[in-house]
Amino acid sequence: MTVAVSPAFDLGAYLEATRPRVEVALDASLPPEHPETLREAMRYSLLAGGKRLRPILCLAACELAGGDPAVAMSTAVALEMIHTMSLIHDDLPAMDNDDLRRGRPTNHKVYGEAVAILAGDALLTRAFEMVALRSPGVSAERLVAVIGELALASGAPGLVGGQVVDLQSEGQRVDLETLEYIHLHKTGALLRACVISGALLGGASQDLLAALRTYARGIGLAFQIIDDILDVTASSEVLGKTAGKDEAVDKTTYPKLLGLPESQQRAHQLVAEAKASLAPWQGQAQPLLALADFITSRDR
Ligand code: GRG
Repeated sequence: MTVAVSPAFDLGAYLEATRPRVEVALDASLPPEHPETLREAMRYSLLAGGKRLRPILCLAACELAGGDPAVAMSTAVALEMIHTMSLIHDDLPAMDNDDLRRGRPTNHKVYGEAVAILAGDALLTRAFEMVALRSPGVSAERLVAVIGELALASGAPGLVGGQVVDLQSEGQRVDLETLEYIHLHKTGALLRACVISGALLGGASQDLLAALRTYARGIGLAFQIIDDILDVTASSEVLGKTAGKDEAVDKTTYPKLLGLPESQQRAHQLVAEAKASLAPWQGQAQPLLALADFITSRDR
């Protein structure tokens, strides 16, 4: 089934209205009680821009489930904190060893490795604090469910597991199944946590939660396929991170396994499948449908 975004829905206007609210909440999320250098290092990466796709997915899923997106803002911030932590750690010399992120020198280039590791650790733990202690008006039952989703996405069943297999695969011939495992864990798990936690906070039905899991799987894989394609086709200037990195470290990617045109085609097919899962909610799901399209049309 083809599910399309209504011509009346304007994603640009939606993002313009939502991003500033996310930025304000992110800015307010790191109060001045930390040691100054740590606080600076956390703020340096958290407030460095970025598309803010993850918090926006969370807010949109909450609204789709019938909730007030304001209720999900602390969780939206928490998700961006976990994402930012993963970028800081991913850029470390022991991992991807990169100098450029979000158009600026990486965290460890500015603050040193020890502070960068600790800034990532502090963002990860602050994320759980945001949900557990800074989500007024949300029932304990919903908060525990959200904390569980965030934990699953961050740990061995998610980001960490995907990252380990990714590191072990460098310089190896990797098949499509392993590549899919890496991407579903390294990238897809957190995107799933975004929509599921937002939906839980909005009081979603089991049917909607199941549909959102399918949606997240599709956009998660498509997101990473496009990331692989952009690594080949875009410049470091536009990406705000080092382009051509996958080839330089001999990483297996979708373009390498399938070629560019087939990779594009696969990403579009996954996005179509993701959108189709939301067919019963088509009217209310316009932001999530348009965000799925944004994943394949993005240039950075
Ligand atoms: C220590 C719990 C713990 C986890 C860390 C380092 C690591 C484990 C995982 C790496 C995960 C990672 C960096 C995946 C790549 C995901 C990805 C494609 C990031 C780019 O996301 P964008 O394009 O970036 O949304 P912006 O800057 O726009 O937010």
